[in-house]
Amino acid sequence: MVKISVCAHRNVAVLFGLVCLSIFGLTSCSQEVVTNSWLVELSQGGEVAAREVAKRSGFTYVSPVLGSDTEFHFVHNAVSKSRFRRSVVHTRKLKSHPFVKRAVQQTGFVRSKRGYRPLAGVPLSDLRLKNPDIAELLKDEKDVVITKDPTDPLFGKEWFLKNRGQSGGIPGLDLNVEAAWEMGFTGKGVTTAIMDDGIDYLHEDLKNNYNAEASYDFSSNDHFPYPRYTDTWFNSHGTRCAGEIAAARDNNVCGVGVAYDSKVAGLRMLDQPFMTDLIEANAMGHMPNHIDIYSASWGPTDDGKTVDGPRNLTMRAIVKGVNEGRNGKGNIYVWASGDGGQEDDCNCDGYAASMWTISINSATNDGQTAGYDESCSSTLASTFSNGKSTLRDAGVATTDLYNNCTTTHSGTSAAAPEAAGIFALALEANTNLTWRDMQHLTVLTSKRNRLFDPYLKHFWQYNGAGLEFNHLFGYGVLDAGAMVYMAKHWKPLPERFHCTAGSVVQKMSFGTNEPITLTIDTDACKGTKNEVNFLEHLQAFVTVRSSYRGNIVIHLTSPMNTTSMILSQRPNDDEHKNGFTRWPFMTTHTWAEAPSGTWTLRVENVPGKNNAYDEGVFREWTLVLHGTRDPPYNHQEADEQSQVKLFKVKRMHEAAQKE
Ligand SMILES: *[C@@H]1O[C@H](CO)[C@@H](O)[C@H](O)[C@H]1NC(C)=O
Ligand SMILES: *[C@@H]1O[C@H](CO)[C@@H](O)[C@H](O)[C@H]1NC(C)=O
Ligand SMILES: *[C@@H]1O[C@H](CO)[C@@H](O)[C@H](O)[C@H]1NC(C)=O
Ligand SMILES: *[C@@H]1O[C@H](CO)[C@@H](O)[C@H](O)[C@H]1NC(C)=O
Ligand SMILES: [Ca+2]
Ligand SMILES: [Ca+2]
Repeated sequence: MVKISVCAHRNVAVLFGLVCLSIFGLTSCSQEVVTNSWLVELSQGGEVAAREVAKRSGFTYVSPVLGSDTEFHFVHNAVSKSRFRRSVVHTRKLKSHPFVKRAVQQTGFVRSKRGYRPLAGVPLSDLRLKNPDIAELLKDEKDVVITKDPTDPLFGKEWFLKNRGQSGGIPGLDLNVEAAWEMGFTGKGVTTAIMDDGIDYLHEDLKNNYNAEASYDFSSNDHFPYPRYTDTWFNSHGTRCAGEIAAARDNNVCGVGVAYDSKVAGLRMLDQPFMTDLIEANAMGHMPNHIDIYSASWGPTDDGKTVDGPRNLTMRAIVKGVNEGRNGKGNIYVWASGDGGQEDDCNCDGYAASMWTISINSATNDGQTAGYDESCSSTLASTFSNGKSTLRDAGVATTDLYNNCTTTHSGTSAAAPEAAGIFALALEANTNLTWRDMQHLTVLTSKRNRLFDPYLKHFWQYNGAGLEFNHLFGYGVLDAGAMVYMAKHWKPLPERFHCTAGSVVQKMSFGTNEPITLTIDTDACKGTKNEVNFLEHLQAFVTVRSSYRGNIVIHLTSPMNTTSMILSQRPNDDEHKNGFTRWPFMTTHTWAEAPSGTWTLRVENVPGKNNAYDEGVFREWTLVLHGTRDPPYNHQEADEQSQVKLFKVKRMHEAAQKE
């Protein structure tokens, strides 16, 4: 699937020290960086031989790659961690060993933490006071349990857990976690890995929920993913994310996590000069039977012009995690949709847009999108983060570095861990849930609540299966109470199939305001072993370029007349040579729809800030349907809050089957 190749202008590019990488169809040219890591494949001998080869060639053996018997990670300590020239001598040295089949020096690329505005924490002394509300309530009636609310000092500021209208929010606009806690689900027995810059695992609010055994430091290859000190507390990101999930309850420290009896593991992997495919892959494939959920609040740079995704080994790690992790039920990968704002589109981020990740956007405490929010048709649902920077307490309260607390964690970075916490509650309610079950549960129980687009561009709509969605928020805000109820009563899904519905391969030009419209008629593989009658994900692989890539806009309309904007305008993307090559645009908007019929793709160049007449060239569109042959929800049950939604989609499915 993933293709890395040197682009067409190779000779010119190399002349200027540039190399063009084409990943998953992405093609971008920049000066190539290489690292001191090598991927080494052996023809025989396994780990024993690998250690021997490393030693003889002057390398340090690190680990097998994703548990492989033939592929290994080596580093060379005398080679700089980032440089512009490949170390041909070292590669040659490795290759001279008769067992070595392949030795590839790893390129380095940029992966950025998501986070709106890094702010230092508030000293613990300020926050250690008792929750004033609770203290007030308990004053006279010491022996009576008046409330089931946690007593942690910051709980009152955790409006995303319980929104009483504090900090200018809307009462009731929250994750409804108390309903899940009341049913007895607090995350016991579930581990979430925070793939980030480390975790302050000595923090009083985290240390008892820290899973040391499942933790690892991929940035410095040891078992202690403690954040590296910097004066700006730059490496506070992972600690803040960890607290949102698993900060302890009623211990008089900071606030409380969504799944306060669950465990967090630290996978430190963002703290080295450049990311490599090996580090990403090893982190995403780390102990997949011990780690249930992987939470990522980072990705390709959110600059509105990057088009990038997982490379070969990382792709392999995700596919393996989903198919084999959690003893075959599949790991849950939760992804922050992105902080690139309105000028970026998370469908250009191959991690967020993947079918195998659940990508989460954020809403503010009064139901709007935040200024940094990035939207796309692959977003499945939303949780909460900060919006108005004037209201300090509208941020996310959580643990901070060095035993401190903060009330200002922010960005979609803060949103993804909230979702991970809710998925931990659902997994405690039903450990049998697969990675697909988790996505279905998210679709069925997320709510519109009071979420809206302040710019009035993206409205709530019903898809052909009766499910309400919004381009910004996916299926709405997660509802922990509804989710654990449904998780507890969940019946296994029918098998998933993949149907290639058709392709249009034809060179066609299009200009500004001159769209091209293409159609594919499909019977959704009826009568074959790939028949799909009820959609899950939908992928459109598109090859297209333009004299200004950021002005290409693509809409896809389903046979049930649901339109997904699979690519929005990205005014800063001035790439003009390569465009998209078989890029897998994904939409979740057509979930549960019947896919047979006519699909329509509309490709256009919209007027851009370059004010020029853009010329586009379309080459290919391939439509791939993923879903079930049999109806998925006939035997499912929902709580009162989600019953109507479930009833509606079941009825639609019955009608579809009668046709
Ligand atoms: C990635 O995988 C593809 C397909 O398996 C292969 O052709 C390509 O050479 C690989 N790239 C690297 C850098 O290993
Ligand atoms: C909390 O942070 C402050 C800096 O803002 C630091 O001086 C202090 O030592 C930290 N608190 C603890 C308990 O480590
Ligand atoms: C999980 O699956 C096992 C084996 O199929 C079954 O015995 C158990 O009841 C299931 N648990 C739940 C919560 O559905
Ligand atoms: C499809 O939906 C659009 C609005 O999105 C509407 O204008 C149009 O009439 C619909 N077409 C059909 C055939 O229902
Ligand atoms: Ca606490
Ligand atoms: Ca982005």
